[in-house]
Amino acid sequence: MVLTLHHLGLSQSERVIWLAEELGIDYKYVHHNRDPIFSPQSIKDLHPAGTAPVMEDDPSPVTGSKVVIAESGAIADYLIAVHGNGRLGRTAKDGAEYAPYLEWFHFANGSLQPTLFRVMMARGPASDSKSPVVAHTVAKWNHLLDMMDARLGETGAYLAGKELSAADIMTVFTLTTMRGFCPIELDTVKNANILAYLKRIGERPAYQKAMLKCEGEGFKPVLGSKAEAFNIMKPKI
Ligand SMILES: N[C@@H](CCC(=O)N[C@@H](CS)C(=O)NCC(=O)O)C(=O)O
Repeated sequence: MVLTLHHLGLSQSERVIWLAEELGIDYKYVHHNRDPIFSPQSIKDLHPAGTAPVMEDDPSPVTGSKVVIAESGAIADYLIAVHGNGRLGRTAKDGAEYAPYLEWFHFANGSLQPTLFRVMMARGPASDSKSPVVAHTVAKWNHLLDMMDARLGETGAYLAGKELSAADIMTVFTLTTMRGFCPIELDTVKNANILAYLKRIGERPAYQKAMLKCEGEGFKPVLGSKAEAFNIMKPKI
């Protein structure tokens, strides 16, 4: 049985590698380099989406044949259900943590990541810094951070509750590696709970192992308040 997880360097596919490490499941890791910024042909050949992550499970215990999935949320749900015995997910049987788990799991790709992506676009060369749309986008990003900070203040630990869940694994990319594409600072006072959370995440052995596997020895995860643009985002002179 081969479960293969495809990672594109410096991308949200780090989520599924981190999840697999937290779950302690066996998998084959395949690394793809950006070409030069977007997906290489090797990712496009795997799935019509042409984006990372991609998971191949061959044969899947569900179908007995090969299953290929793109979309990190879908891969996370599949890995938890099929290879993780439900660990790091929450169901209605988990009581009070179920609703916040669902909400924060979907918040990651439904609100947080698209908003920071829009901030990145709004700051681009074609943008008009006086546009009300740009101001609204930045205000929205700050509002989402406030919401997260308040939630992390309530739990004192993770998004669903006291223990890590896949809601955190879905969310952390936008607060960390994505800031190498859109270098926004986290405020040490207003975002203090988020910064304490990122420190907690950075201390997890599975996160460290995943980031080492995904980005190699020289890479320092973006866990602090300041963020610098990755070299691939710097214009070549
Ligand atoms: N919603 C998708 C987004 C996937 C996505 O856009 N991945 C980026 C990496 S962060 C990618 O593959 N970009 C390369 C490209 O679009 O060519 C998911 O969560 O998997």
